[in-house]
Amino acid sequence: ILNQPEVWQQCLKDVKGMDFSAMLAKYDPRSIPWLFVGCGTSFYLAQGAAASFTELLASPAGAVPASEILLNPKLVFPRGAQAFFPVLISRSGHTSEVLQVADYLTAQGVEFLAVTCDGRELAEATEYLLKLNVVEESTVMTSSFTTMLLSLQYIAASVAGNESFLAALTELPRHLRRLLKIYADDVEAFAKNDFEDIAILGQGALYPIAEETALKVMESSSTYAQFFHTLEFRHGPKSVVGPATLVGGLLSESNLKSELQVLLEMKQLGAKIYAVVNEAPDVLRVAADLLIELEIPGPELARLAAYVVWGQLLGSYRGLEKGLDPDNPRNLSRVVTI
Ligand code: F1P
Repeated sequence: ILNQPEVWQQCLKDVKGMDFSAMLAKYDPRSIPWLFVGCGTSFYLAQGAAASFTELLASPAGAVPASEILLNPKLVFPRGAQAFFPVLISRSGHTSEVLQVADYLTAQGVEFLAVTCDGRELAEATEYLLKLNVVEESTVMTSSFTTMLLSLQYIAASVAGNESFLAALTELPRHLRRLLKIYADDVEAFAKNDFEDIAILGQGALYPIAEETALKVMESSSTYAQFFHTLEFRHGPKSVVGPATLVGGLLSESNLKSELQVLLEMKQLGAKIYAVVNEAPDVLRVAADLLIELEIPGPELARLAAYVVWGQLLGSYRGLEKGLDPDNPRNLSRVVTI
């Protein structure tokens, strides 16, 4: 987790040197919607990538878990799989559900892009490959999530010809290095708290980051955590909130006012709150029990990966605090094969 500034820097350099022109000429995301597919963390990454493509290219992109294609293909592909360019994401390249989707697509003559770190069978299954040189031994996905996300954002911004976005991505490792120096110890200290309920809130492109934050807490610390669209939290879930609840808010810049209100409301109900935000208003400085202020200039979407690191740290430190091995969660294996 703490090596991510270096890993991001190298990954962005590598992606810059890759040539996707043949694939993009055939499957331009502005003409054919890209459908991002994965399981677990890779599904959340798929959602983050879809939001990024949709916004950067002003064209719709989608995301589904691999299982949904296998179990409910008519829901995913009401007009046939040919209507999409699928992007299959898998750190291991070995997850059964993803490989079965690869077979399903190939049987229908549908080409796809594979995004992976290890490569394995997935890399062999297609002509179009984005393989990152990220070696991650932990069962839990951390830098593989952020680097695959950054790479896909890099591709979308390149297609869009969005130079300021590309520049902002290139600057991101430097910002993370700075932020880790400021906040890693704060997160470690905060992780000493024990909570009965944990809810992580985010909206828009930050919703997948809320999902991934909650999953990191669950995997690395064997603590149940939930995720919600921020404003949805008022519609029922807030009934569980009390002094033993942690509510984490991933606050956007564009909708800060509405999202902040929810977080402050939960504080009033007695919850402990933590917030990740680009620039904190004074009221949040006072209310937050843990505040991560990013202060990263440039387009909002380009700092998406920087929002997840704190959840990765929180899960790991909480796991260590509980005497667990955060790299090897109970009941979980590095690859789900069935
Ligand atoms: C996806 C995944 C991970 C999860 C666990 C099992 O793997 O579901 O998200 O944390 O490690 O595998 P992959 O298809 O990206 O290799």
